[in-house]
Amino acid sequence: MQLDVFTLFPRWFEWFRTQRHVENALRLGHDVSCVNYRDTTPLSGGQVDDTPFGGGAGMVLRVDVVETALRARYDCDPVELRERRRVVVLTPGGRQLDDRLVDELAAEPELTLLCGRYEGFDERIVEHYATDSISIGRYVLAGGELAAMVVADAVLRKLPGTLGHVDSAHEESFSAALEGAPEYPHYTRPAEYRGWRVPEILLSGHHQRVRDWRLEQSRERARASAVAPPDDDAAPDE
Ligand code: 6GU
Repeated sequence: MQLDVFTLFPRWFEWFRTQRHVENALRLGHDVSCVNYRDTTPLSGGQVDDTPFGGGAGMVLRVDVVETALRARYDCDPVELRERRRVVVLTPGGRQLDDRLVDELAAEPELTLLCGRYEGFDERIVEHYATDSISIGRYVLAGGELAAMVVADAVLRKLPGTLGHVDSAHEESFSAALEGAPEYPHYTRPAEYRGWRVPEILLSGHHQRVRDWRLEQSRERARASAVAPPDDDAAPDE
């Protein structure tokens, strides 16, 4: 995968790139690059944002600044770019990220993430350059960078070979293998600690019974938690 992150804070991603699974992805030939809007801004003094028409607080990332950055990177009109590449804007009001969307993005050979700052994006960026608006939850962050890292983290760990064990990304929380439910509980040594015993079934060596127990635990957690089913995009009750 070729993953480009457009941001005003590329240094934030230096730490991100040192994570084990990200390093593994890079070693496997995947690419994670950062592009700074400020490097190509057509405005003087490194300006990238402006006050909103109609008034109001905060600053808005300018459409001409984003277009110039996209053109410099891809050497084409960004209106056409989105015909051949998924271009995601990170915005609190977007489609909420879940395991299904992560799988969808992980299947893309090329992916572009656009981070906004301050009050976000001029809407024409969303309308004409982006294929998707994605949010990581119903709260507001100061900028899209942390959200972009969340998306990149979740996507990169889905790529074959980036995690230690081949099955780690298969039977995990919210995966199809667990019917979209949270993962079952895990235990390791010691088998007893301060009188807290690991469930006997896990020590029994009955693989089928262990599988059944785990699936049941997973279903129980789905019932007990407030986790919405993966295809339920409805707003949570107030
Ligand atoms: Cl994608 N951006 C910002 N600024 N805040 C958010 C978000 C994104 N997702 C949830 N909150």
